[in-house]
Amino acid sequence: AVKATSTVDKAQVKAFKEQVEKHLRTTIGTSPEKASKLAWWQALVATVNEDIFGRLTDTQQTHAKNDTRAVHYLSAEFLMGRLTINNLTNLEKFDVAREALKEFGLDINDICEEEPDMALGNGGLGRLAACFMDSLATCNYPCVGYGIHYENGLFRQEIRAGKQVERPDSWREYGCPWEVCRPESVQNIPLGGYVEKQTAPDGSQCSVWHPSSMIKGVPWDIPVVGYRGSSVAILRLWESRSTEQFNWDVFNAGGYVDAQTEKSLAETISKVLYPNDSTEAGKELRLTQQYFFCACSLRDILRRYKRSHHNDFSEFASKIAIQLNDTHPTIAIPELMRLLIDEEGLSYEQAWDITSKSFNYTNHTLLPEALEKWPVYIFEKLLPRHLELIYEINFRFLNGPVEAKWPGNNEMKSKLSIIEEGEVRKVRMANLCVITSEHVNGVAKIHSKLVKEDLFPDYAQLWPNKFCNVTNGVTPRRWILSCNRGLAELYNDVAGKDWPLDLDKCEALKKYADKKEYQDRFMKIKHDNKVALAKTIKELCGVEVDPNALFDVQVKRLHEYKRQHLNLLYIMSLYKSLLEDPDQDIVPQVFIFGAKAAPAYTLAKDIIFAINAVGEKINNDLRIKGKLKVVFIPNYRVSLAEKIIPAADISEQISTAGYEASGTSNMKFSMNGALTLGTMDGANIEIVEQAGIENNFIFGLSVEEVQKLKPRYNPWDYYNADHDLKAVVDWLDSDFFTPGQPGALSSIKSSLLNNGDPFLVLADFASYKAAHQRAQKMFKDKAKWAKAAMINSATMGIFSSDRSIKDYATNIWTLKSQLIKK
Ligand code: 26M
Repeated sequence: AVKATSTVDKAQVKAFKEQVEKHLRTTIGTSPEKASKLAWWQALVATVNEDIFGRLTDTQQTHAKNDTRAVHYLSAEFLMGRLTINNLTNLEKFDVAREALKEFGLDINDICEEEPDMALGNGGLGRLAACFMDSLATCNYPCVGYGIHYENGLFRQEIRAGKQVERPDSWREYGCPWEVCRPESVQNIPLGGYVEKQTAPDGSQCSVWHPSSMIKGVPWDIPVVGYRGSSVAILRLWESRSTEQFNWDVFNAGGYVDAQTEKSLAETISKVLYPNDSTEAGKELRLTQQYFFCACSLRDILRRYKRSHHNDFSEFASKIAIQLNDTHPTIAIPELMRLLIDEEGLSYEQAWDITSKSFNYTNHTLLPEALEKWPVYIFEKLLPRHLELIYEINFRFLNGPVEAKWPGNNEMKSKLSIIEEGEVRKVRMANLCVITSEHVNGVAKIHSKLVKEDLFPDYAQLWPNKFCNVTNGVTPRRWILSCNRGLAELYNDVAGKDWPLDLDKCEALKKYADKKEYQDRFMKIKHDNKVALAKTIKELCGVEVDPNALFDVQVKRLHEYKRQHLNLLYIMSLYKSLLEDPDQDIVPQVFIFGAKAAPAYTLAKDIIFAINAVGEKINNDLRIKGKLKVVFIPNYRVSLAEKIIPAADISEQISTAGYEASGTSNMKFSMNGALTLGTMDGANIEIVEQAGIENNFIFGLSVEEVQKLKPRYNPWDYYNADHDLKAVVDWLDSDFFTPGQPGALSSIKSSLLNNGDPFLVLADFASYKAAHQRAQKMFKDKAKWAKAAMINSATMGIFSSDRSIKDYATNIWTLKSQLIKK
């Protein structure tokens, strides 16, 4: 839904057109007459790449010459989505490309639909890493992103008979034209085996690791283009391959075919992204993935450092900052220690000094079941030398700082230890991160406070200054400029053209928020986006929705703490009241959901089924005269978010207070003029701080109230006291929504009543309903609504990921932005 803009330079269009045709013929091997859409897209990418590679070289030469500190962002996930429109936008070539393709009789949006999403992440954490790469490139910070080149990204979700079915995602089945393989930077990674203790002539002990196999790491580089000709950053993703050393014995014994089978084991490592986003699976392969990409990345970092500093490691920490995106890359800590001690010959003390000045750790969740703990026996099998180093780090920590602060206190030692004792001894990855890192940060103000005071209170006593906050952000290039061109033009008109680099400029719209003419223009943009989304909904769900209705949207991973079932209970109560009084004067509403459930998370899958079942019934009930529609859009992903978010009137951000670390879609929605209906949780708090509580619909228990209520909470009290709540909860037990299958939705009722309602859904129900009533009332007052929407959009400046990255650069990495020389 991109409309034509002002003037485009004719000569540029002509040149671009010729480039595309040249690539179509000489790179893709076809012609304009017979090219498929896929071929056109490939030719378009080849054209864009011509612009990218020159800038990449300039960037790398500038950084190499300046030799300043660089950040290395280690993340098991980068949820990049599609790159074509984003890269064109950042190169300021979108309009030229659109006109050029138009002359071939093609619609650029249509061609760009050919691009598969790069879904190498689960959700918030992975998408944050992608936004950060965009901002690092745009702000010209020396950086590399390191991750895993998964052959299959997050599963594709199909909905069959209302139920989620997972299908493999093969994003590069026909090759990905953005990535470049770099065979010159291949790494070999040892794994398994045993540690031999040797005694040196002076009597000192040392350890020699004899690994049982070697895995090859092949790097694939994805250039990340900064906005307006700034730098091009590199995202380096490692693919695992077998080496000849991989089970060499089998191979030598003449088992050629067996050796080929063994080969597939090495290649399994980067095969698939684990689809969990909150519960730790504890699988051996997952730890192998983490170790594999960290080991490859550190060797890459060391190789580059040694090239300019020979074997002098004294400047390592002043040149290298490493950011751990959650605990997933924690194994990089003992791996750097091992490389420095065992391979480079440094002393333990020297290695620790370097390591503890290089690493920083970002926490993204307080959920206890998400905190990574690996059984010691898995370490013994896969990484025996790393385990030894972890023991040594732990020993020195407990007998150093802990003993000094709490002498003789064994209880404190067992609480702070990296090792959890018990039937199965475990390595607590978060403890290793906190002990080693220079800084530990949370991702929104409230979350950082909880990280410091509730998750790591004892560590905070030891090192109060280690803990800090960096509130998340999102890139306005993708989340406004590329996905909402109507709004982008409005900002060009009222704030000048530099707002994508300084989102605070958008505040200029505030002074027009009372003006009818601007309200109309703002709401017309919203309406156009809703028309486009209605078309997509018709295609994907087969449901007709009215763009004049209120679009109420909840899109995010499915989890009990995010409370999609609270939303569903409200919809059922609305439906019930409409059945009781079909003529009541309510605002027509469309409830839009999108959510993937972790494949083993049964209750989450049941909630998806319930949404579809309730939707099916409501959408086909003629008695309510189309006043209510419920759609579940299958396979929610970045490219769908770009269509859904600009079309939302209400953004549902309804997690139990204290559980959503930050949220980032909440920011995207507000920027695009949706009003937040949400709890005082995560970044919602900071959003209403900016946009005003009167311009949003805040409800529910606060963090303090949740903490106070939780220990004595009884959901039955709420169930018995509220007739409407009781009626809808009981409705789940009937076969009203699932004819012939009574009990098909009972697990939800059961989790609320028999499992203690762990996320206080029933406690917040009445307050949630009241918030919806306030929203309905405001929606009827068009001018009031428009004004609130505009103020929300105009005041989101601090949620640009450029601000987040500058916070990291100044407070954590001590990085300086570099001017790129051409
Ligand atoms: C764990 C084990 C095995 C496989 C995968 C995982 C795993 C993967 C991703 C666990 C957690 C993962 O992500 C958590 C996440 O996305 N957290 C979200 O991070 C966002 C960015 O900071 C925040 O905005 C969200 O509030 C937070 O839920």
